[in-house]
Amino acid sequence: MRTVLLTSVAIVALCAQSASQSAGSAAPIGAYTVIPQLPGMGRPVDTAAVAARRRALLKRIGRGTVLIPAAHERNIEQDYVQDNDFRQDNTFYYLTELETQDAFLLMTARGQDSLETVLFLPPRTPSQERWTGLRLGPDSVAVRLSGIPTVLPLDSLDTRVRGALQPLYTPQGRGRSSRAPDMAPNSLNVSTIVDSMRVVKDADEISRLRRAVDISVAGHIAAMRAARAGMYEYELEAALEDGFRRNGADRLGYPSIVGSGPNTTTLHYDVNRRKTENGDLVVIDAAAEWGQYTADVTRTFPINGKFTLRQKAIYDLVLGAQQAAFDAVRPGVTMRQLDDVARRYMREHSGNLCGQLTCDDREFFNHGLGHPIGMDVHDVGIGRPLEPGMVITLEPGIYIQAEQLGVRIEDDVLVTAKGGEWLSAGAPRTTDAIEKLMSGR
Ligand SMILES: [Mn+2]
Repeated sequence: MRTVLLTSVAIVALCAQSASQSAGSAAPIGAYTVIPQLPGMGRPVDTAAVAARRRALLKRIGRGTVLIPAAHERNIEQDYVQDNDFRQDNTFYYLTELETQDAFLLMTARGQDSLETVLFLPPRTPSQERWTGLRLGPDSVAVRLSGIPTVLPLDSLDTRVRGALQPLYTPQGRGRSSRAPDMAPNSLNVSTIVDSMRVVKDADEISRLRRAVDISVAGHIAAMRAARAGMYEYELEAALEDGFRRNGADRLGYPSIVGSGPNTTTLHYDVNRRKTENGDLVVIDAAAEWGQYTADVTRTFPINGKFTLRQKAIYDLVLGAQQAAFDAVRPGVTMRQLDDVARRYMREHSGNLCGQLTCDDREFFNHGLGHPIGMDVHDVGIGRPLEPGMVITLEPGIYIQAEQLGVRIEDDVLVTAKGGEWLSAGAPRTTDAIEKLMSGR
């Protein structure tokens, strides 16, 4: 990380410096003396990492221009009032690590290391900032924080796009901002290129994922500690998400799944309203997002702290399948091959645990073994053979509806040159470790 500490002292100093440098288009930053929050500026940017990503992208393109819009803030009066009103677009974040909205990134490659990067930002509006807090504007503070040497006001963007070196690339496809294609109707799609770059994580991304995983682990432990027979699922959810937030989660990676008893067999149950009963298992599939990256962790535990013999037998079979898949993780292997390894383990160790069938049957293990994680919980790169720097989940499960018995164990694994590294092993994973933690409640 570049050592730009976003303390109020540092920012006041930056702002004072900016005011004295006084770019023509700059808002009157010097007018601010106390700046407690920096919502538009977010965290320090790893300026070297994002610059390397931009260079790699432009190298792939060779010659042409790339236009990447930032996300737009949702209208909290009309859209989703119960949720955060802003999350940065992943492509824009990948190339800038800026959390500012309505910005554009324009990058031009003229071949042979001749690259130009320009960040366009809306002007700051002091009256608006009384409501929103400080925002990044087109001035020298943005240059310092972003590491992008040229920052221009947004109203100069149209002219620059019209005169851009062709071809022009913009993000296109599901969930993308529609503003860039409107401005550039005949542009090519840059999303497939950036998405392919996102598959192998760089050091900065791995450190973000590690932190998201650590926060998620803390939440799972908090939920296990809080568990008591007779609690409502939402009470467990509250303990879980309290653990996330207390440890600095930015938001949930996805809606928390807290299913007890019969709900353990519903893969994406997230209503979380049932009252637990003594003897229930609980499946919690939940994770935190930190710095735009999300973990994906599942734990299954007995609400009363003690597995029955039957629950333990099913649990240990799922655990063994997960371990077998982990042991097969290495560069070159595909998720499909790992899925086969996990199912073969289950098949060979099922005995009569699942009756006439073996437990790997689609009747019981009715989802895939795992997927890459990153800025999306189901991140890009699912079909790609593993490479060092990819981060995946391994999440086998067995769900027996007739018994209201579901077990899923999901961990996040970093692919290394030698194999895999457990990232989420801090959350108790064996029945012994879970019972030990829960006995100390
Ligand atoms: Mn998952």
